[in-house]
Amino acid sequence: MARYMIVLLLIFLLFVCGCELFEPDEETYDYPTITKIKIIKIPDADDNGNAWDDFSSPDIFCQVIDSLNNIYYTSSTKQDVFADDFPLIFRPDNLELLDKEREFAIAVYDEDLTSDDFIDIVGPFSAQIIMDDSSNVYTMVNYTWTLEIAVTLRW
Ligand SMILES: [Ca+2]
Repeated sequence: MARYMIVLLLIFLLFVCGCELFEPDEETYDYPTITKIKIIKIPDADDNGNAWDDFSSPDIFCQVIDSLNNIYYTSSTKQDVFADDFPLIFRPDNLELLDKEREFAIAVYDEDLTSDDFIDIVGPFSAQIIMDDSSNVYTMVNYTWTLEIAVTLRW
């Protein structure tokens, strides 16, 4: 039985390590696809100078939206984020941008128990803007340079 468990454990470890080695950014896609969102920095405090959370560090998630506020992606939440935790990396699963001209933006929030705090937004960007660029990474900042996000697109 112990040997059986060890074999199962080895298979599990191989699977986990294999997933780590697998680099999804190297795939090609039928449509421009956001494969990675990297939040490089957020403002230290809200517009009133208050911390995002009273009793802990902010719990951060992001959304990809368009100009009509349609939501295309909501990330998981990174709990209790400290300065050392940046950059935060989110890997959307198959976030294809079927309309290359449509303008998107990325909004960042601090998740709260009652209503989430809106932190800030960057954009607009379109898949075409990134595809016209020489690289597949597009870095955006808000107007006060306190929010910085890099979007990786594959196609
Ligand atoms: Ca808060």
